Amino acid sequence: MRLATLCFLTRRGRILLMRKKCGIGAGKYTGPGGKIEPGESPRGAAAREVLEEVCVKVLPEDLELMGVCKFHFGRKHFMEVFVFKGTKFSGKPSETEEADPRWFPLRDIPYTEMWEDGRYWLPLLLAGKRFGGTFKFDPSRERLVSHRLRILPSSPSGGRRNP
Ligand code: 6OG
Repeated sequence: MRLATLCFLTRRGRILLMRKKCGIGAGKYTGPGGKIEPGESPRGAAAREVLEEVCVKVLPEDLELMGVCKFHFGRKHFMEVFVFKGTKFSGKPSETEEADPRWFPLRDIPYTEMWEDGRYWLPLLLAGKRFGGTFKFDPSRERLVSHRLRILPSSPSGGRRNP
């Protein structure tokens, strides 16, 4: 099992996505994110990935945990992803070796160019709803086979406590 993060920054009716240039999912639009390193908190890992992938600075404590997605790829592979959102950050998104960032209007999110699961949970995140989901893909990761998604009660801390 692998632990990873995804982060979605929004400002003035727009969302920051990036076209991934390498690795799994290359060519797709997604939020910045990646594997959590040993000793790192999910929040700390999310902030590090935002800086590394799109050169935007965000403080870990300014990120709000909105959901956890479990991805199954065939029977064997499994990933658990902590999904954050944030509105407070600094710096101009710029291209790196890993990613090409771009702002999209919230009304025009390119779901057909994203992982298939995003169309189910990203609208919840944007509506301020917390969620937990399980998504089963075929082993090639191309086709979503089944999914389960639950809206969770919102926490009094606004998701700012651990992790
Ligand atoms: P690696 O490149 O280290 O992945 N990620 C997925 N995101 C979505 N929405 N759906 C998937 O599967 C994903 N598989 C991976 C999570 C780490 C980064 O890629 C995201 C991490 O940000 C259908 O394997």
